[in-house]
Amino acid sequence: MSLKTLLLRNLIRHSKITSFAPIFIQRQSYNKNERHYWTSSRNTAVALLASVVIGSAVKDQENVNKKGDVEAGEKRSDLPTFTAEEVSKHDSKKSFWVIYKHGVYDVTSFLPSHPGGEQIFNAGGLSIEPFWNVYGMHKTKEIFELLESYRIGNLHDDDVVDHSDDEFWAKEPYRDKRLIIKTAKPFNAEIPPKLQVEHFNTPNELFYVRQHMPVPDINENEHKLTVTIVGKTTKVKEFTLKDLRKFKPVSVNAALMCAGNRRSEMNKVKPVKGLSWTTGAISNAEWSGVLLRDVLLHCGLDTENIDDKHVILTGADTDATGTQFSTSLPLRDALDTVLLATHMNGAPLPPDHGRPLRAVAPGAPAVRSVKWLQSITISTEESSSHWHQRDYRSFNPSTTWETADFPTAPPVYSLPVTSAICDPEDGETVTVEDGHIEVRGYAYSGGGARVLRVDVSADGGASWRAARLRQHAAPPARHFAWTLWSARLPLAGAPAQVEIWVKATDSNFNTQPEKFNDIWNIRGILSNAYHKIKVNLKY
Ligand SMILES: Nc1nc2c(c(=O)[nH]1)N[C@H]1C(S)=C(S)[C@@H](COP(=O)(O)O)O[C@H]1N2
Ligand SMILES: [Mo]
Repeated sequence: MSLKTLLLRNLIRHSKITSFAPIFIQRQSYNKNERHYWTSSRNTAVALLASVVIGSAVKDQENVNKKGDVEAGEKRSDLPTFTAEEVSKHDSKKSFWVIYKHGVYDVTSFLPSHPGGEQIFNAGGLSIEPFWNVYGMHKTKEIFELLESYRIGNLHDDDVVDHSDDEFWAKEPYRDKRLIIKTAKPFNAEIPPKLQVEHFNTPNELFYVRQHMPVPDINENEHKLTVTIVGKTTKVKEFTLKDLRKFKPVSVNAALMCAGNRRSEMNKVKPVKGLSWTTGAISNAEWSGVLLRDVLLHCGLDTENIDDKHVILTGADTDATGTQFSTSLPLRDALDTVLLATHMNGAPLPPDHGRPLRAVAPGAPAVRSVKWLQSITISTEESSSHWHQRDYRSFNPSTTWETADFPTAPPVYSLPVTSAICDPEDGETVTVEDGHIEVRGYAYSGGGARVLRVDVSADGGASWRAARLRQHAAPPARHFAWTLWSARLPLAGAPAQVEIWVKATDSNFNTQPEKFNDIWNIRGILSNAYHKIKVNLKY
């Protein structure tokens, strides 16, 4: 085992590491000629092969996170053997090798198309397994296949290391068996469509879950929130949960929707990279806590000068290098809306949803609702984190991973109007009663826009029927909850199979686009074209 492998392995094993130093020292001693890679920036220097989800969204759930027929890293008798020492020399852009179990791979030609960009360089000449253990979304059939296509040899038996890092995931909470798992580690799961429309406020145990990393283990009694207001004289204040309870209690009814909800439909137009969410990455709840505004005013925020500022929200969950999850949103938006929530539907937040404290940013993509909230920083800078800088940004359909300029692309702070049919589901057989079928679903729009109308068609858009809407009462422009809808569609004389379409219109009179083609983007976010399903009719 090379020293590098040993060091990295130990580093990854001790998941609580919060310093970058070991990697830098280690890198510098091994890469005297290549130091420019490693000294670039603290934020991009370390982490993960990609904290963004790598790999194409896959068509069906069975493919996800299961190895299928393809096993990467098995010994192959037709290939030469390399020692870890030899492999470790190939860690530059000119020649870049990695190890996975018994396999040695020359991925030099893959480097430019790695969605995580330069971050892949942290694995140069090393085993990628420790990274993949943390970013379990790599473990798909597609990615194993891709990896094996770069196979050049076997690692010497003496150098093969057991990288199973189960302790990372040892503290994962119990999850409801009805959730539809997309990836197990990190845990990402949808709520089944029929259960979505069963309750206006999604029961906590059925609320969709989206994690980038393991769930952190937090002692509520010791948990502290640090608020920093950067300025001429920077102000810092710490709050325990007890301190926070002194502020006025508030509640807001709000849906959280992942910006990648319905990505799998966009993926059918042309493959995109990300978790293959269907329609289940949205749920709705009554959130209770205190207003970010009240806490910031208490900390001495100057409300006169807020337009050039951002609220950086940081969670307690960390990646393999100790970097904490973080993102930001414009201060003006946040002051109007953001809640520091301790409760969800009247109960303490479950661990999966941020216990003991999370930000809830109503009307914004759910990524801004940072869980396990540990610090808030008011700054003229946006969050410098990978998750903020390299993800959740808007691109046109012609932008590729090679041409995407993340720093200048607009961060997604709101969401477009969307809707989905939840019952029946695509491909289901439905009994026509009295010449009609009953169809149910949800609709939602970002930024507090109300859903004004939901239109359903059973004849390819030739005719539309307005659905009945179920909504939470809210003042104008503060419709943060979702809308549930139902429609009774006349189907007398329809063919044996019909396509059902739905589209919603919001209070800005924005309507969903019909097709995904013109809104396609590399990350498959904001995937809000008409939802179309096929059902078989039974009389
Ligand atoms: N600390 C932290 N906050 C986070 C995330 C995370 O991985 N870590 N994921 C974000 C994303 S992308 C989404 S969609 C929502 C999901 O919230 P939920 O799991 O409560 O549904 O949490 C957001 N907040
Ligand atoms: Mo998300």
